[in-house]
Amino acid sequence: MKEQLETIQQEALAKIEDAEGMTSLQDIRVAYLGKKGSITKVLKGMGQLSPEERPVIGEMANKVRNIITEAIEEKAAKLEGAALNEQLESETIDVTLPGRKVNVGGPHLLTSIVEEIEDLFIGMGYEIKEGPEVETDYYNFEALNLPKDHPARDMQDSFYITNELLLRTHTSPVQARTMESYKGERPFKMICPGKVYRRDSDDATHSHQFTQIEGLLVDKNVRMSDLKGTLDKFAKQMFGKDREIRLRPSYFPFTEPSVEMDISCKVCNGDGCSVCKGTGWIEILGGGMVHPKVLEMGGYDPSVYSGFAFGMGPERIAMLKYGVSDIRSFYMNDIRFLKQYHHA
Ligand code: 2U9
Repeated sequence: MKEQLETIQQEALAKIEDAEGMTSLQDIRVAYLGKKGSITKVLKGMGQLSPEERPVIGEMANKVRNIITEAIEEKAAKLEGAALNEQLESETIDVTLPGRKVNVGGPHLLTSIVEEIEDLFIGMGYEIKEGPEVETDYYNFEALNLPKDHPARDMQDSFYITNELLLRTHTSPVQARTMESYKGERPFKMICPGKVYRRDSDDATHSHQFTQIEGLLVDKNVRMSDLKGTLDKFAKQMFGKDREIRLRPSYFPFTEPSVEMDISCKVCNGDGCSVCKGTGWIEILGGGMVHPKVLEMGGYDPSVYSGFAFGMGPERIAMLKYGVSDIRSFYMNDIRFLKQYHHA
């Protein structure tokens, strides 16, 4: 039985030495130390031994069991250590390697321009108002001094949904709704950005859907000079403090008098070039003093209150500011175009 135990010990230690992994090590543990293991079998054979031999074999069997147990623990620790190193190896990050490029998105150029203009007017104490894109004929036209048969309606070819409902052709109805909501009781100043729709065939400078930002200020003793001052501040903040503005007479049904505002051409600094078609000036927006009829329909007494209003197209401003030649590129969702302006 002694030899048997020595053989078992050598054999077990040899197998433990060659064990590749935890599972094979576990199999060895079971094979030698388990309930049906070799050591256990030897101990079960103790009965046939003489009383003198029993304690000797018993002690030896326990010594062999402990030697095999320790050898297994030692090997297990080695294997775990090796597995950990391997894992650490495989998981070591070469910090010198360049990081994986994460494609970050960015605001649409139009969104940047609209937010830039919003911040500008918020800085001047204006509220930002929004309104429905599906508008009634009353707020889109009548409240703005464009009665049913008014010829100027044709200037804004519309997408009618019913006789009384259409896709708004400008954001002016939002101003009309705001005036009504203040019931002619208090002064206010607001701008309203948003999408507008006109039944137009798309080309490089026209789109059936485009963006507008309109503004309205109503108070007592508001004069054209207030409008000019406001537009001059806007132009200098938007296009550079070295830019001059000029106002030219114009016509809008909802303002009287009406103007169009130009800024001095940055390319030729006013001397005339292809960008400004030789005029030295570039048209940016329209505006004027709110028509008394419009104030009245908004619930404001034109003998007490007056106001100015203006309207601009952010696409046009973006095209000028970033040299975009085709308005349709704003809506084509061509990533190659859009990502140029992520940091606009
Ligand atoms: C109310 C009173 C007055 C809004 C105005 C303009 C002039 C204007 C154009 C800008 C670019 C249209 O898209 S565009 O071509 N708009 O020039 N808009 S005055 O006047 C209002 C609006 C509402 C109650």
